[in-house]
Amino acid sequence: MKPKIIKKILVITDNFILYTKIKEILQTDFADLLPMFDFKRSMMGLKPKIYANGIDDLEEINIKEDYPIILATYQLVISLHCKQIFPSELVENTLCINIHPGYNPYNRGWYPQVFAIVNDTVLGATIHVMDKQIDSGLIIDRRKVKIESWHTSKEAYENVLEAELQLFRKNIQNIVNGDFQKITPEIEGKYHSVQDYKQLCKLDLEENLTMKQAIDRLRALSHDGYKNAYFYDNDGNKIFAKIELNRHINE
Ligand code: 0FX
Repeated sequence: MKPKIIKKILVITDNFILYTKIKEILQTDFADLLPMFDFKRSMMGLKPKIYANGIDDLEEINIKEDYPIILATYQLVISLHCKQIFPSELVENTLCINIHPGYNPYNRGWYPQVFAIVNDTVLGATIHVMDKQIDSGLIIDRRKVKIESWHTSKEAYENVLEAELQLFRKNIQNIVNGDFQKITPEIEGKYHSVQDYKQLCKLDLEENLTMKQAIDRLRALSHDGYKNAYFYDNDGNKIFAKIELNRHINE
């Protein structure tokens, strides 16, 4: 694909927090770039979710059907937690980059912080060039995020959002100028689907785990605003479980 001079940029996002903060970054630090940007949401992003509240004000786009219009209008397309998969016709014919809430190539796919906690793997944020596979492609930049022993999914995730914003601020000008590095991921990495996540939520009361594994499983599935981990009691009631962890601070 020949590099094009970037005049118009489309950001497709289903995450209202990131949308608001990225607009703020553009307004304060890159006012000259702001007129190049259009923001839309995908047709998959409207389910009631805490990080999507407010996103309905954005115009909706069906990427699968409308990609020819996107190709004709934009020289750069940014997926900012866009829930709809980009068709290969789009990623192969214009520069598409993904801002991903995980440290690629580790834990590609669904909810990287959940799998990073459960599997003791690295967490962070990545900006990468998109290819036909999900959360794959050459890495433009990435940043690690530390998971503390008392972090649940929520704290880890919100630190990742912060890292994504820092990466955006650091790289956007170079991306627009077409002046950025592209690193090949060192391994293929593991991809987790929404089904893998749902499977993790189903607690098996007979499963043998160390206490560390049990605490890690529960904190990976504890995210204020959501009910995730569950089991069935002897009467067939579905019981949701979450954990609260507090670090002792000497007064
Ligand atoms: O937008 P997003 O933060 O990210 C997800 C994928 O993880 C990401 O790889 C993909 N590129 C993007 C398009 O979609 O997801 P969210 O807003 O649905 O959820 C944010 C966090 O909230 C999630 O990491 C864990 C937590 N959560 C969310 C849901 C829907 C739960 O704990 N339970 C839930 O049922």
